[in-house]
Amino acid sequence: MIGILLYIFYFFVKTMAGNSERTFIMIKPDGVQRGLVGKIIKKFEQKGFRLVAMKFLWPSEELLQKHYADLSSKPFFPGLVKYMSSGPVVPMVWEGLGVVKTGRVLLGATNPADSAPGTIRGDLCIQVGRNICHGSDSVESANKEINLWFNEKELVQWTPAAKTWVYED
Ligand code: IDP
Ligand code: MG
Repeated sequence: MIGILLYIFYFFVKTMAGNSERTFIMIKPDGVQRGLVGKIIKKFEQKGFRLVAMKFLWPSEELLQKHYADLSSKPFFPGLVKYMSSGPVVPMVWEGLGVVKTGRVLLGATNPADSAPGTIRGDLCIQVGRNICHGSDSVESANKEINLWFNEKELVQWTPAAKTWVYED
């Protein structure tokens, strides 16, 4: 009996933990300027992922230096910070099973020249320094980025009506 209860508990926790993975996705200034905000959001929405938070802001160089701290030694870092702070962006948090990895699949390879057709970058941009969108590369960096761009109150708890039509349980 206890075994069955433990199994149910384990299954419940496993399922819940899986479905509540979160990633940080951001539409970069070129995505905003080129009028691609709706198109990019639609990809994540149609896939079945759940929007948890979103805002529209013109980010400071200081915020972007923190966001891209891991790349600070790269030769393209100053240009990257300048590009990313050149206009408003749309930072978002999306949630769902495997959303970090699948989110990056939806975005496509970093360099649009290598991004497969059908992906956001593969279909909508050409050069690595103008690749229109950002996506976290691990659950750990997703958590860091979410905390950098959003506070706890901005993360919305809700259950989409279609949940049972997207997930088996
Ligand atoms: P990612 O955005 O796919 O995670 P990262 O390697 O983390 O790729 O690089 C962050 C961002 O820096 C890229 O999305 C791109 O905008 C920019 N970037 C990366 N490599 C280059 C480069 O060689 N030249 C110019 N910009 C680059
Ligand atoms: Mg990255």
